[in-house]
Amino acid sequence: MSIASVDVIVTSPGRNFVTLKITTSDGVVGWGDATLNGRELSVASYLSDHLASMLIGRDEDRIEDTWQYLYRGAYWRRGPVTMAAIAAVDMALWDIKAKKAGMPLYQLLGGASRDGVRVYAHASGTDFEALANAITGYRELGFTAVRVQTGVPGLGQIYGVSAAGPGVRYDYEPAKRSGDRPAEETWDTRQYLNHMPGVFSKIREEFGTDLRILHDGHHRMSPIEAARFAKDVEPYDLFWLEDATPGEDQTALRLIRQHSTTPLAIGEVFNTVYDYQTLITERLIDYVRSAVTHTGGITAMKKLLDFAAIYGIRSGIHGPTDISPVGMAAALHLDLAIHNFGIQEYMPHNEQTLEVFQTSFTFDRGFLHPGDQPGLGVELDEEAAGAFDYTKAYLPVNRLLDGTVHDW
Ligand code: GCO
Ligand code: MG
Repeated sequence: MSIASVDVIVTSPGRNFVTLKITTSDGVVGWGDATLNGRELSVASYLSDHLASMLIGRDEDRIEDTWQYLYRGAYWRRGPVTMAAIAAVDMALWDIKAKKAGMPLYQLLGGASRDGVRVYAHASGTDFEALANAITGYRELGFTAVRVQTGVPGLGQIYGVSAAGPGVRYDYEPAKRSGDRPAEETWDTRQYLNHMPGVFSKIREEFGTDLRILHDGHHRMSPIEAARFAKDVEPYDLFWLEDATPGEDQTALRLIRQHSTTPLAIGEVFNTVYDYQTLITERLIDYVRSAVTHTGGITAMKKLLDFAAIYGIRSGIHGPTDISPVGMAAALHLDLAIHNFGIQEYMPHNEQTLEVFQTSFTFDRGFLHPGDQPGLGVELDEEAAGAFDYTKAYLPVNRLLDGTVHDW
């Protein structure tokens, strides 16, 4: 038996997704997520122009060998485009293997280590009242953990903060369909550092100590600013502070660590285990934030998370809406199976997306389960997908008040 066809499906049910479909000579179909927000077509081309012909005729069961063939064989290793393409192939092959075994994927990864996967929701609001409404809304839905982002007085729309009022949806859409270039936002770290600790203090007063509170710094602070921030928010007992500093600089985390006990998470923009080498071996972080979709798939994520486990570091797999339901399913199977699970990000997809991707996840009082269908448990409806054409979209760009381009 072998791989008979490889197809790339680009669809845009409210936002863009790139999905790989691998079909075996026996007619078994596997799905992989290759979505790279704002740069989707590069991965689609990598898959259809470069990898598809290499895959035809290969034994679909040789997952590790195929991974190494694509990773080492390319010579040009790593990078988000390459690793998202490899991830899609890897997910599709695991989907096929688990379907052939007649088992949900988590069984092939060692079986369930827990009954369900604790998830966190995105609570945000332009001011405290809107934020508190969002937190209340998520608590009513059963969530036990929320990521908290809010507006900063004096700054306009900030990435990560929903402009929608209460009663609509509380989350935000990461990439704007805004024509030929990205939207631009304004940032000032000084105003942020002065404002945020008070917000956490009010949340603790209003919602008590049980709620798990997460916060995303979105790479905007310098190491010393992040150290001060992590220290200032210690009394509010954050579950984690994410992406405090730009991801390229692993040693920046040393400085934060030296000053504070606030748990640290990083890695959504990383794409291999090597991005974490210093962070893990020196225990500079508490949570690994990679997406299965951007880190070479299930094969690579399992190794990364096992490596982290040796150092007592846990998972916090990236799961915004730019990860498709296929990528989300891959995350949930890993979450259920590994021992060092921490928490899973969960930003529910919109209705149109869920018409295109039929999922079997279940949500119960703050916990997700990937379901027990053979494989990943997600099927793409190609007819439904065909109704949504690709629409160019960009993540925003950030500038300081004086116009300097800044990390966002
Ligand atoms: C998160 C994120 C995302 C990213 C987005 C970029 O923690 O979920 O920071 O919202 O910004 O995935 O495409
Ligand atoms: Mg983030």
